[in-house]
Amino acid sequence: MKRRSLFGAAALVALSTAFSPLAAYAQDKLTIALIPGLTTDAFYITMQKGAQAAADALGVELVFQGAPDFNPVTQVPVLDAVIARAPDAILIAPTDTTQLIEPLRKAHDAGIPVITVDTFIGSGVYQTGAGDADFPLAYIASDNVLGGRIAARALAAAIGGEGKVYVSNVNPGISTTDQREEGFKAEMAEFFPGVEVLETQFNENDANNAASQLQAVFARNPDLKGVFGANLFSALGAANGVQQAGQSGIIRVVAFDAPTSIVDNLSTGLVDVAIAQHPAEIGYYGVVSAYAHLTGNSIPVSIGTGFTIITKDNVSDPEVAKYIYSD
Ligand code: T6T
Repeated sequence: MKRRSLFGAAALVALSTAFSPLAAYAQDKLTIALIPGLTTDAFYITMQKGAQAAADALGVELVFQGAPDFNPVTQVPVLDAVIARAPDAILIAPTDTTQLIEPLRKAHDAGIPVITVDTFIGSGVYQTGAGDADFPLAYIASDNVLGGRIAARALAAAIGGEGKVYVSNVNPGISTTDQREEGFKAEMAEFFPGVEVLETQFNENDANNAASQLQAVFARNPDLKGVFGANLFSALGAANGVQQAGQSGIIRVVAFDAPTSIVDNLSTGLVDVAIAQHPAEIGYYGVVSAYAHLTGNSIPVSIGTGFTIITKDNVSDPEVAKYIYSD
């Protein structure tokens, strides 16, 4: 069952020598590695659970290995170490659209199939023969442009279609959060002429930065009406900033992602809407896709997972609450 081309085996020896003294993963089962954006994020913890469910069902070994922060500088050494141990496939949420291309090509050149989950490299359009980053087999994720549009509609509704808002975002160069901002701004420009979108504030995935930035934007714009937190830490920090400024329910907050720390703030009115992704599905279909490929089946080049819009009115419905992330 274990797949390894001769070329892959030779490359593996070279990579093992170059990067890690660790032995290859166990040979008795297929081993699929999942490398998240960072390990301590409820989004990726939930993705791991979905991946583990599929791994258990299929009898494969899942290895979850990642960095403590969302940063290519810390993610690339983890990737190198995983490649050196020769898993049968790699699922990865690349932390930068360009900086992960060459590191991932090493896996591809070593004969290890690569599937990106959540985020993508290059344009995210794979297997077309075009560009330098189309070698991953598949991309499994939310439709992040649509997610940004949903956020814009929700925030525009919360502020009555008028006033100043801004996007609290992570860093430029991350496919998911770039696309959410793009969708948010496009929806506002097309359908909500009364909404003024101020300059985006980049917080480096640090909720404390996002909270300070909220207060600084509010100090400069006392008529600030709302904020879109484009991922978990951006939203959490922005909401904390609103609370610290004594503006709960006045500056409206739409959050991307749905950890308990955000969902708990729906009932108090601090957060209006939490847009839950379905990370468990991303992990589940990631493992299923890798397994299908490794056992000789064709797989879709792109799989889209959905959203669940959580508000104080539906949060106690079990069919909604099941999408709250695991901590
Ligand atoms: O929003 C998710 C993920 O989709 C994004 O790529 C990075 O941030 C999160 O992990 C939430 O913190």
